[in-house]
Amino acid sequence: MKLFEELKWRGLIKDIAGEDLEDKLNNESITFYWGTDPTADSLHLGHYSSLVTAKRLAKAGHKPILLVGGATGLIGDPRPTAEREIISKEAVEKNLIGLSNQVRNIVGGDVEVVNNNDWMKEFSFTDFLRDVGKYINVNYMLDKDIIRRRLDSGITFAEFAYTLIQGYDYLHLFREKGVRLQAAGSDQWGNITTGIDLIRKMTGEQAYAFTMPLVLDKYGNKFGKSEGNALWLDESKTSSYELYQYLINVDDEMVINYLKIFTFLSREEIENLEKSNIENPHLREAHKALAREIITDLHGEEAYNDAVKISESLFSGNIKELSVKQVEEAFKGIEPFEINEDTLLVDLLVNAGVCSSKREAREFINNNSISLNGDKITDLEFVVTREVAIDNKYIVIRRGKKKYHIGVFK
Ligand code: 545
Repeated sequence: MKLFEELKWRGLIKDIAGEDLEDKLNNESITFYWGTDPTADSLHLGHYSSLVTAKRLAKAGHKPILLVGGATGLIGDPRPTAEREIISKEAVEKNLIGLSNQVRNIVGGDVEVVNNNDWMKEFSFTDFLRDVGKYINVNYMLDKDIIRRRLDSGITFAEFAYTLIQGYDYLHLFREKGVRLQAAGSDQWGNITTGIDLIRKMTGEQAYAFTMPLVLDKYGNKFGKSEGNALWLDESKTSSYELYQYLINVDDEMVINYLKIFTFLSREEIENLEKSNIENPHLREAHKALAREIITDLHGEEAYNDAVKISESLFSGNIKELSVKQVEEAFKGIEPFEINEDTLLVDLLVNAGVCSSKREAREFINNNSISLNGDKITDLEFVVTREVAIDNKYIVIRRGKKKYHIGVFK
């Protein structure tokens, strides 16, 4: 399968600019760029599809340039709904460093990372109006979806002018780096066509682009957010275990699409997983492959195996095989109850809120539904000491098959 056909098959192509783009992608090696604004110090799973696609193009022999918007990040790309908050220059600078390192590591190879503030900071306002502003008609800008939708709620001149900066970026990279293609998610179409039109006016040449559909779940929500909070690509913000839990539970009818978008598995491997997903859905082979491919690509095979181990231990209940780090990862975000000295289990169960009374605690212990660090406890006189804690620190209590509680010896 040639590259362009593969991109189509993987559902990665929404809009295209430049008729012979297919031919160029299949038969030439072109320099392309992908831009990201430093609005946070880490990308999340929703942005990951962009980086994987950049990596896919690079593997096919094209030259990636990643742009991090040190200038555009100061302005804010207009959103369909409302004006963005201005981000402080310090925050933009800090995010810029975090993002540049992250995209470089994820795309890998000798990817070049550029910062549009490097050329924008040299541009005086009057020169920008003369050299760029004079070539873009306001009617042309008002015609853009993203701008038109904001006229009622209001759009500032800064956000209105944003597209000119991104448009000039493309012209600058076209001239200085021989960039011939810009790729982005579908929300970027207006900004990209500004660049293509500017390039045609200033050089008479055709520049190319394609956009990808935004990756959604079956309800139409953006992929990569669970209960509203983003799943970050930075492991210190979102652990591999959290990624694993999200990926292993994506909608059954979406998992094959996600394998196409997010992994480098071949068409044959994906079609085999599709068959498995239909014939043996309980094995969740497609889900496991998705989690394995993404977590391994982002954080390495060890991190993936770690996540699987934690998940299996929690499922089976043998907590004892987990290390302190794995326990902390498994219960990240859950405030452990404090244990200050050796405590009767019955009292502990009430203090920790596992049971509502000593009578109930005795009942649960008697009918064998309390386990401590994976061991069933049936002794009503059992004393919880530092020695039974994992690494003299953590006590994990499981009541029945579902509820886990975690305690820590102070
Ligand atoms: C700036 C200057 C350029 C070219 C591109 C840009 C950035 C572009 C933009 N892109 C989005 C973005 O998201 C915030 C990242 C959070 C850390 O705003 N104007 O920066 C997203 N982009 C990836 C995809 C996107 C896009 O990073 O293109 O469509 C999301 O999937 O929204 O010269």
